[in-house]
Amino acid sequence: MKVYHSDLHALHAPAFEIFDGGEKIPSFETPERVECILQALRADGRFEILPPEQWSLDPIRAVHDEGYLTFLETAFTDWMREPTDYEKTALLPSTFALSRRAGRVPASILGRAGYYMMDLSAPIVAGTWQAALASAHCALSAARLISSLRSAVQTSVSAFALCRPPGHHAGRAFCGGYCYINNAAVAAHWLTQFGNVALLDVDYHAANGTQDIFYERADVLTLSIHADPAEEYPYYWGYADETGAGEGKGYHQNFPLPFGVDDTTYLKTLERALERIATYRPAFLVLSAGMDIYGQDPLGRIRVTTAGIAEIGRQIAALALPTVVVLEGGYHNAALGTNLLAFLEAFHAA
Ligand code: OKP
Ligand code: ZN
Repeated sequence: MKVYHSDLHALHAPAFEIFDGGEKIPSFETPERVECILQALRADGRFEILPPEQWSLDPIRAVHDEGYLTFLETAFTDWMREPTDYEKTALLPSTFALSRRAGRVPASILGRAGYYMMDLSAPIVAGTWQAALASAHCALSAARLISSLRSAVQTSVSAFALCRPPGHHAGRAFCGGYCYINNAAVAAHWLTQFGNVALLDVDYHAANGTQDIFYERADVLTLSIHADPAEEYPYYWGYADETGAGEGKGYHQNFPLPFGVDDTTYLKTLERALERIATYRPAFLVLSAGMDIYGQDPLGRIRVTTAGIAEIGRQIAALALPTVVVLEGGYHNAALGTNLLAFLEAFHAA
């Protein structure tokens, strides 16, 4: 199986995040996550690790707002130019725009940060833009691979994008939750030139960014299985009655789960999501694969086992669709490689 990975991810390594209660803690989302995964993939021996291809900004502009992308690209430099009496390592605002976003973007860098950030868990550091671009390029390269192989061979194909930073919390014009560019959304939109796409998100957290980007579109069916947002981050998206709007009515589906669900309940829910995908009959599947559904994950509160993760992979692979697997979350570093290998197992032959 081909894996797209860029060393540039390491340029994004914020020293901290602001956690619940305002606590400043070391970020859960670290470069070591990728090192753990690479080690497991290399040890397995069945993975071919490739650098992403070069891409223009166009496929990223297709799903993100122009002003937002300019902000991401220039934010850190602008922040460094700001005279302060303390040392600056990362950009994070202390004010947020809420519903007052319509059109008026402040000139101030802190004002713009509050305009384009949804929370305190997406600090911008010197290498964030470069790392986020490389991450999106991994997803795009995997998408190109499956689209080209699809016409050449009869069986379905899949590729893995080892994306870091992750993407599914990033919306058309906002970052948040460790996410800056929505890698899975970029890949899914790029694939729509060849046919309809289903984007299934199995990360523990609701795919609010993906929901935002495709909410009014019918050519990308989006589905997300996650902890109930009434109790869990990202709180304001991911409810069962949010099913799309306009042209996209009926083309978004959320599957909120209570804390503590086990493999059996998770797999029953997955079955409903897979039935919806099967009726939609997409040409491609993009998978937002977060390993934080694992029972021991420090950020997760549902109880899926490694065997459960393997079964989730098998059920999804049974759709027999050309598939891009995109990495999202997963913070139990010691089990990350094992869980991901268990998940990808079913996609080798597919
Ligand atoms: C990113 B991904 C939790 C505080 C929120 C942000 C979590 C982002 C998760 N109590 N921290 O979906 O794995
Ligand atoms: Zn997550």
